Amino acid sequence: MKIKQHSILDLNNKSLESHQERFDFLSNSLVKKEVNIDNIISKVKDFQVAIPSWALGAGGTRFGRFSYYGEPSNLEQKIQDVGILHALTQTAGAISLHIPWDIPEDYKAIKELANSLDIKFDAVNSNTFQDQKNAKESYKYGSLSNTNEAVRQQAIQHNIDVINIGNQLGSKSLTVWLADGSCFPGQNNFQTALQNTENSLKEIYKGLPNDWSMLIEYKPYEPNFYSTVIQDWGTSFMLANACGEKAYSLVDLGHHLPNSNIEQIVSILMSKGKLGGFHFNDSKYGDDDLTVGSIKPYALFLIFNELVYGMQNNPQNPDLAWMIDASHNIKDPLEDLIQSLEAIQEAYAKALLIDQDLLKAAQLDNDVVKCQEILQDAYRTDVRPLLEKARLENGGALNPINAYRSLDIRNQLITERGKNTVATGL
Ligand SMILES: [Mn+2]
Repeated sequence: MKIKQHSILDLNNKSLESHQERFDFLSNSLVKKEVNIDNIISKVKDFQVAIPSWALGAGGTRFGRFSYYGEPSNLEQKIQDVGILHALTQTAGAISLHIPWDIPEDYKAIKELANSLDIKFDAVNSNTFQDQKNAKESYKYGSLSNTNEAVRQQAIQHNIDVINIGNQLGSKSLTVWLADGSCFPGQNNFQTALQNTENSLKEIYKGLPNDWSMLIEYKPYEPNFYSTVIQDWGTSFMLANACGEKAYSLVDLGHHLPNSNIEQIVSILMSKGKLGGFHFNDSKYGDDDLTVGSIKPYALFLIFNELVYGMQNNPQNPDLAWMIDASHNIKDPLEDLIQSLEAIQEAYAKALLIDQDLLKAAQLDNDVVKCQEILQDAYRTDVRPLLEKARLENGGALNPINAYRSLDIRNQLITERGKNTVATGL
């Protein structure tokens, strides 16, 4: 299943006039504020977010999973789905694989398929949070932190295998997220668990190719409910520093306790050159994995303000690996991802509207009211015509959700794949 370029163009032509009206209205007001519109459009066009292979099928909770019809059931189909997203939005130019769910059978064919859809292979993700078929050791009591050396060795080797698989596809980073922790007080010795984890990560780090990075993700709770070994950004930062210059922290929006000031975490990590990866989602209560921007769009904007500031002022920080890490329990996964991509671009474009010089001057004057006015003026601007323009110039759809529905893509996928397909890993 591949979208034909002319069908997108035909749809675009129907709404070109109204787009142009809205674009002219916005650009007139922005020009008066001396905003460099072309610069913003060009940055939005360049911003590419990886889609994780596991987000293309319906997710679920521990209570149940409700299948979505026509789900991709192998790696080729997952890449095709990302190709659909990218063709429509022009901002999903990468896929993030999860091993062992996505081990290619034919590397050459997989690379050719991705290449034909303009999709790159972003960070590869290891999995030591569940036992694999025929595995010798069990991760029931932890992986890299386990008290049993044989278990730690198995988990280390798995991560090195993941690096080797990613290397053959052109990935440049490994994301490590551990479920390690404890459910009950006294179950774990905190210091031993952390030390074991550090030692294990250092072993994996030794297996990193020179041009690779290791991204260490943190999460406060779940699946363990008393303690988690890598529970917060401080622990992740400490471990990244202990491993070396190719190791970085990864911030996942859902992996924070309620009301954490994520924008400040982003800012501090970038100032230290240690923010390597970023996972987008949204939440109301915890790690809810909801559509980006669906619950707290202003917080997302404030986070992007710090990301933009860091990208402009922290050359010590590397280019980030951006990824959506959400779960689609009741929506069509592709529609949900389109909404997330739009929300990400919107927050980014709004953050780019902030006049950083003006904000700095207001901060130096301690003009608190003006600081807020500057931020909120940018936030309240409807930047959607700019996003449309960026998509249009890249050959994407003016309105990706409308295009997805007009082209009847889900039904075509169901016809091709059948109704009751299940994505690997879900
Ligand atoms: Mn994540």
